[in-house]
Amino acid sequence: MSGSAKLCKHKAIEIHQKLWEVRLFELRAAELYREGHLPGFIHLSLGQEACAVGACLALEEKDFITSTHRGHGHCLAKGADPRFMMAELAGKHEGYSKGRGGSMHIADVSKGVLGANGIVGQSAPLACGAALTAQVKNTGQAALAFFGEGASGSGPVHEAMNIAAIWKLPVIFFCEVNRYAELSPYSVHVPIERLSERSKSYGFDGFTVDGSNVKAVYNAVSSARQKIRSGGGPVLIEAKTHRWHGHYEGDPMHYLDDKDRDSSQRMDPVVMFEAACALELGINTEELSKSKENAITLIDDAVSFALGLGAAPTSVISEDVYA
Ligand SMILES: Cc1ncc(C[n+]2csc(CCOP(=O)(O)OP(=O)(O)O)c2C)c(N)n1
Repeated sequence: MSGSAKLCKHKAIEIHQKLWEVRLFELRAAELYREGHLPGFIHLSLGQEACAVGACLALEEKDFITSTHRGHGHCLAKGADPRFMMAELAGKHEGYSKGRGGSMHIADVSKGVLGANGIVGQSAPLACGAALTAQVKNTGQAALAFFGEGASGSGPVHEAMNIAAIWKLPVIFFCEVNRYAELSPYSVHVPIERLSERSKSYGFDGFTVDGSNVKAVYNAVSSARQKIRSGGGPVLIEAKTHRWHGHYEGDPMHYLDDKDRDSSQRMDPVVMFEAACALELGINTEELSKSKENAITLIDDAVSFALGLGAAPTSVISEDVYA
């Protein structure tokens, strides 16, 4: 894409810290889930951190995102508070949805996080709604919809792309192609190699990027954001990435072949970015250690906060329920 933003050192350090916040939040969530502290289901995005962080940090603070069932990274990267997120996962009253929704019901409108979403494909029309509001009110905001390649074939996503094209909505469709939709590999349900090519049939631009490379994601979303600012209408970005854990935590992943099981084959977006920071941006080891330490402190605090809370009082059980 043309017009890529050049990553400055300050932004790179911010990205580095966020990558670690997302990574550590999910590693801790996996641990707490195994130990029985988190009820219900969780879907982790370990391995996909560069998508969430590169995309959200290329947006402006006032912009919106809509997310998915695999949304911890998206919400954290856009500024949601890890303490209230972990409290939500732990089913505590202090969580983002009073502990009633869990991992798939995290939203923080004050940060532009319009919600994780358990309904596959719905992030796209919701982002169009936010983008339409921004267009009508002329606020200069944009909306970015995260969704997976499984969702890409669903009706709501096609309808959203069509209406966004017709109305030239300021929306970025961001498809995280992590190679599986539940247990089905990409080739079983997507008939083309590059999903981004679908944008042409709606009449807007589409690009494929390496979703393990946070710089590539950041540059692609920055360019898309610039195009949107000038009223150019929607953009589709396809980010090819890898899902390291199962569809849900605890998934035995019998459907993986041996190559996919071999963790030495994995691209680690955090390690890749650290190498780029040192080689291309002159960021030294001390600076990288400091941002990682900041992330460790934040996530440790979030875990202590969530686990230190008591169970919700029974007096609130009927709150927010229609009579
Ligand atoms: C409307 C709807 N249909 C089916 C499901 C069940 N379901 C949950 S996740 C999922 C697969 C989603 O795959 P993808 O969009 O690629 O996202 P990923 O899980 O890979 O992040 C499905 C079919 C659902 N939650 N909502």
